[in-house]
Amino acid sequence: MTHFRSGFVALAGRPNVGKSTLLNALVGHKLSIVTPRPQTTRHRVIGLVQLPGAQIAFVDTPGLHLGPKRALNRAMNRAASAAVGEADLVIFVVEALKWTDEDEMALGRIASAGHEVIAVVNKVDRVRPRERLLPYMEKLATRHTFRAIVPVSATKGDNLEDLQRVIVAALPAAEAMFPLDQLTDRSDSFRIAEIIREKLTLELVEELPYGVAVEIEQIAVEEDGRKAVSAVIWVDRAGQKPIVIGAAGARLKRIGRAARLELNRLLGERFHLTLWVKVREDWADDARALQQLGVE
Ligand SMILES: Nc1nc2c(ncn2[C@@H]2O[C@H](COP(=O)(O)OP(=O)(O)O)[C@@H](O)[C@H]2O)c(=O)[nH]1
Ligand SMILES: [Mg+2]
Repeated sequence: MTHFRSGFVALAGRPNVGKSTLLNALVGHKLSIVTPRPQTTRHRVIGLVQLPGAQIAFVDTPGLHLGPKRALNRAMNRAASAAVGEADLVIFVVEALKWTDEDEMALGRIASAGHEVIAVVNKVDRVRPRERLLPYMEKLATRHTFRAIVPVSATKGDNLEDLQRVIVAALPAAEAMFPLDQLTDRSDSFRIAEIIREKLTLELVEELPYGVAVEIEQIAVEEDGRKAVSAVIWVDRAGQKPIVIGAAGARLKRIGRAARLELNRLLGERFHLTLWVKVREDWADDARALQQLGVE
């Protein structure tokens, strides 16, 4: 008799290696936001993969990073370490052909949690010819006793089935931990705030201060059935407010439009967004403000 398998699988590693892209690709839904900018993910996000014989609870984590100066950085590293500590299995994500001090630190933290670790070498679509991966993977194998090393491309979807098979085989025999039709642990209101933050980050890729956060103030249903969302974009210095708003409000309008279109598509409802930009000095250094904004 075969037993049902289930467990928490943390996706961990330094910022920008593609952990969130991988979570979305494995789950088949956009649950975690993705931008070219490091430190985009601030929260733990669970995405569930439901299989006939298994339930995988993937946990996306903020990137483990060095030189954390602010309360926000410390909270992000803490959230990532906690998720690794509580996992049944850890996926250590690296970027093909790259190895940095932050990868080293991240692997150290992950190894010290004492769980089995699968290394995923992501972004292999960038490697030509593919043979260039072999010495990189051999070197990686000397850094830790990984259960497996799996090269993938999260954006192209290459080799994800193999990865899933290796993961399922490493899960403990256990009953499902979540309902069999559940997709994520996060509420719609969290997903709405995150999509707004993603569009903001993409729009301000050059000049974006790290100190922006999005808070949903209210969600109401309008007479025509649209969901009316009012959200505050918090910036941590007064000088950043005009940057986010843009000339004659044009930039804020673009952010709102991009977020609305994606939310309509992702959540299958029609949205109406009202965005406010407000200043809360140094919120990223303020533990109470962080808690209010849901950064654990
Ligand atoms: N070429 C390529 N880019 C990728 C791949 N996976 C992620 N990226 C890009 O890497 C950047 C960081 O991705 P993200 O998922 O936010 O990384 P995270 O910080 O580890 O969560 C984004 O610009 C992604 O589009 C991949 O398989 N191939
Ligand atoms: Mg991420």
